[in-house]
Amino acid sequence: MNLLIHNIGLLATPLGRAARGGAAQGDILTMEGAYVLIRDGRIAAVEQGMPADHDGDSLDAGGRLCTPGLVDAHTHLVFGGWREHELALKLQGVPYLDILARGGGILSTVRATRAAGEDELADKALRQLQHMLALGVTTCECKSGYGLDTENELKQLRVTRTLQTRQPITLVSTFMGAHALPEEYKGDREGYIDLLIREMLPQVAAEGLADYCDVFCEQGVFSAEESRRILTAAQALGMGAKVHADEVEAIGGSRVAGEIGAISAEHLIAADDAGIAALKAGGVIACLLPATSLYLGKPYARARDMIAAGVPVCAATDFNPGSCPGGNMQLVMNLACWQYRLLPREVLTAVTLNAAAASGQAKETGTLEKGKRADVLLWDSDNLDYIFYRFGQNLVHTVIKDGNIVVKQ
Ligand code: IZC
Ligand code: ZN
Repeated sequence: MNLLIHNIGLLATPLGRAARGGAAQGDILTMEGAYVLIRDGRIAAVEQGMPADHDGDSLDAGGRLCTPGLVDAHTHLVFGGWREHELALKLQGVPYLDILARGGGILSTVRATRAAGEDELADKALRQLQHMLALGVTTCECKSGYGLDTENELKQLRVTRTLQTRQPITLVSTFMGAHALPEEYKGDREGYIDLLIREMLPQVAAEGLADYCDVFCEQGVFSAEESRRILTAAQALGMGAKVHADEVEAIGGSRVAGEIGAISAEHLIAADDAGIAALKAGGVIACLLPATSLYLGKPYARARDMIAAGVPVCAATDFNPGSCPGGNMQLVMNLACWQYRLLPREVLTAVTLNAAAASGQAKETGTLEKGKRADVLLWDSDNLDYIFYRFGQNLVHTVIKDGNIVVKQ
């Protein structure tokens, strides 16, 4: 199926097939009066004016802004239950890690996820993906980590695989069995790490259920050295590495990410200069999660310093039932401007190309260029600044995924 999107007021896109850092983070192509020609789900041409001939459907963009589809590079999509019962505790000032240490937080979601069947988990996550699609997301990374035993981790990952067949968003799967120490291994950290390395990782790899492995490297969760062991074991099985690093305390997560050449390090709220230098040295993408800072009342990561150091910055939601029970990439875009002080063109790269790169998808999506998947948004705007200036409402008008019009407001 061919589709011509014409009468685009302004087309704005980063360019390339790899993450862009430093000054290049803000280098985007803008083109007035453009069209995008799509053939067989792929972009065939991006030009000004009208093509000489076209055989297929046409979509009049009505002078709107056109960008690549958004990539949400960090979610904990599949889980049972919610955690609204912890809201009062949080409002009374009980810290996130204290709630976890008391057996709540992640462990509360683990109990609910273990109790849920695959269909229930899939139906619930599907609803969330439908919201995200309407908000402009065309690629989404999804982590496991609420099973914390072999059976239930594999269950979560299989749900993600099933979801790929039930809706259009491209899903990237990450195994995160090292999200917390499960209650039954309290006092036996080595036993659980052994289970992760000897049993879970090989099974996940054998079934091809995950492209990445992520570890929550945090005070009271997994140490830097434990994280390194788990992640290098995953790398040996062909998986890429991601690290939840320096979310609350800087205990060495960004250093490990740099040293092992992780594709991305997540959160980085507490990252110090040495941590930022380690990311740069290891070619690691900083995956920043400003909606979590908002929800936990925490500081915001030092995004400007990361860009100044030449580290490519991406921004994602962190959708999860604890620290970010909302999956709105447009809010992330607003926060990246106001709290990180990134410019709209830098944020555009952060939520498209750099996010695609952090998800291993930069050769396939994240820009509007010939040969890439036709993941395209039309916005209710005729310029780029407006979509960062407005907030709290969905400004996406049309979502095109793999060349198909999947949302039209
Ligand atoms: O369920 O609390 N930070 N993992 C690390 C999370 C937040 C998700 C959760
Ligand atoms: Zn997370």
